[in-house]
Amino acid sequence: MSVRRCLVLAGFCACVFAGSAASIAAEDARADVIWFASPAKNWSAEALPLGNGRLGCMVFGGVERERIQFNEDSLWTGDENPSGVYERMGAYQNFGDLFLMLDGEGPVEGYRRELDLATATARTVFLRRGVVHRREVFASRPDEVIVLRWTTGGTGTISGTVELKGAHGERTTAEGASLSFKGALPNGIEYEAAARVVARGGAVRVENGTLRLEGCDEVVLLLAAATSYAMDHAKGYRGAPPGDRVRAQIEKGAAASFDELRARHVDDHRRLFDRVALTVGETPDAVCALPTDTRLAAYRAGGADPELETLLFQYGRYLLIACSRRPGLPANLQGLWNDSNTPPWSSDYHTNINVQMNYWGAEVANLSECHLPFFDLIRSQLEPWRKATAAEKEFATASGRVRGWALRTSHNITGGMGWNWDKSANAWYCLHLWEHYAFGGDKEFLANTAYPIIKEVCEFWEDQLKTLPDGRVVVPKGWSPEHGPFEDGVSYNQQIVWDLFTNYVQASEALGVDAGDRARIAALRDRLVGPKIGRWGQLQEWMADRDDPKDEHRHTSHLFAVYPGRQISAAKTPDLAKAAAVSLEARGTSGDSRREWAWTWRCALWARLGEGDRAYAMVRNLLTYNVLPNLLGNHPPMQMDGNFGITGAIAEMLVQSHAGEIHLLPALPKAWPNGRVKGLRARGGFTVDIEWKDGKAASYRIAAPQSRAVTVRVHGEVKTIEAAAE
Ligand code: FUC
Repeated sequence: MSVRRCLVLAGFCACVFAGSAASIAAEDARADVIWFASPAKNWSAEALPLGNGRLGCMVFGGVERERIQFNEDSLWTGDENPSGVYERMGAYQNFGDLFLMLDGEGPVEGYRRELDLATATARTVFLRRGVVHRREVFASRPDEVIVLRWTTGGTGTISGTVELKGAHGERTTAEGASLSFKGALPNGIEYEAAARVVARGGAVRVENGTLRLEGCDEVVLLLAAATSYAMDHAKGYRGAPPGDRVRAQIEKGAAASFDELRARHVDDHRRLFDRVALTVGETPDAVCALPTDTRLAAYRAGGADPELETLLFQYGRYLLIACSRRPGLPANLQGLWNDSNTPPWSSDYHTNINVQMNYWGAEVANLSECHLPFFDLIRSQLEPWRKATAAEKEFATASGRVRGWALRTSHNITGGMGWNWDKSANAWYCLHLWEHYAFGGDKEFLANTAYPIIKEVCEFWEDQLKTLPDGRVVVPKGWSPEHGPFEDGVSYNQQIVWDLFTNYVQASEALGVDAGDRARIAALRDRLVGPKIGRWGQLQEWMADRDDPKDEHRHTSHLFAVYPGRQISAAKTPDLAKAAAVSLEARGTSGDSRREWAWTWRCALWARLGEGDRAYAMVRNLLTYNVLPNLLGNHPPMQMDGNFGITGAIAEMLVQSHAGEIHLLPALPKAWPNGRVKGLRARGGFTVDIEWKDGKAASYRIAAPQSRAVTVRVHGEVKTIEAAAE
């Protein structure tokens, strides 16, 4: 794979300087690259996403009109909203566009645009009027700017116009070699964006609010954007106005050379991206060399393309790095990317599967620091969430005191929530806090961040659970997301509360605190109405046995206990695991099942049930039915949870660690007989590398910060080995 990459890079440079269309077109196949032979017309389906965690853009790769649509993760309308009125929650906003117009017209040859996941760089190259134009774009975390370099390898061949356009009708100011605009949203959030042209040769001048480029040899463009949002309730979610920051970022970027900016960016990205490598088979070079949309069509026609499957796996990691870095906000429904001021579902944080799924790959696929923005957001919202919970009649207690907080189905970044209560989402959020500790072993994080939140949510549930005449307890008036009535003892709610209590027990044990509370919570957990097997052998979604075997609903909420929970497993609860498989099978593969995130969940579920071929079928279904040509999920128009989550689900096919042991290759499909993976993480602070041949582990290495014993299960054999010191 790396050999292939080197050859191609050499070819790429050669073609730029030789200026030949044939040599551009002869670009070879590369791993970890999504590419197209024509510019993007459609934002969601074809443009290519870049991001530095906070600031992101979609690159269209236009020839005469290049469009870089950009976002900043805190540009939100809406406010704190104790009444839960969805409209008041606001929406994530588009920030604006940067356009680059190239003068003149003429036929284009050798066109290629690509997204290189390994360097987080978008490149566009084409030949027009005897000149090879090459544009490279990246979003730099170290320098907090989007950087674009436009070269031609010639002299004086770049003439055109640069335009910066806000998405809220702002007036753009052009001055010197800079463009900028600013504004304030109705909620008072101030924002500002600025672009700067650094040109070699030729001239740059202001013209009608744009910048004219005349006969430049090379152009570097810097783009910065920020808002006055602060992730801090005590400050009313407002911080310093963004102007000074934006100007400083532009100045700093302009003072550096392009090579310095690129080197810092690539180092920063590779430090995270290179931690995991996955090979599940070789795709013929001729297939790898196809543009991604054509390649996808071949796959949909039934072709084998293991490297497309690993590309999908790595894409989830790439996207998470691009939109979830500290300090910053977590990935929303569309990650970080949004071209609308009225996006679907407000491009919000959805609590009944979506935001959680965004983070399914974070720990296991070795990006644990990308998980942190999710926790930072949770912490910053607790105060208004408590307030909204206390104001809700349904949560009133006999003592008059409401402890803890609950979530509605949607929330924003300023304490506002919308739509129906998703009562046990608070406990599901806690699972993420617990897992961050379980994988990484950071006791300080457990003690100071995770544990107090988990404990508070346990208090909420202690007060809220309803006791049945037989002494068992249920979540009152819960809801299996978007499916069925509001009623007591819904499996989804029961299982998530079970999970919460289990995490609390383990967390308090790990910290050696609160033995009394632990005993009480453990006892309460044992009284929860548990999973039940219904009349057609299915795992019941509700206390009443009313599941319809023909129901193809997209949510598989009642299977939470299999994944991401751990209440049900083939090893410990074989009958329930069998029932879960019956339910999952019945959900089918058509109708409402065909949602990008639904395949991802089902992939992880089949993996936990040890069914590698079925898990693999879900990967195929996702690529076949529910991704766009740029491989982003196609929940109309675009949603990214399935992209982030499939990384975790595929990892789950290769390594599992939820049952107190590290299980290697628990769900390896026949389609991946030979392969290797490096750098996956297992609970307990372990890193796992495996090589397999003919469907069996040929060698593996488990490492930990310090050498220590670990239980490993491989093809039915269980043994205790010493993990190597890292
Ligand atoms: C959940 C799903 C929908 C959609 C929405 C954003 O509520 O049921 O399909 O993904 O989130």
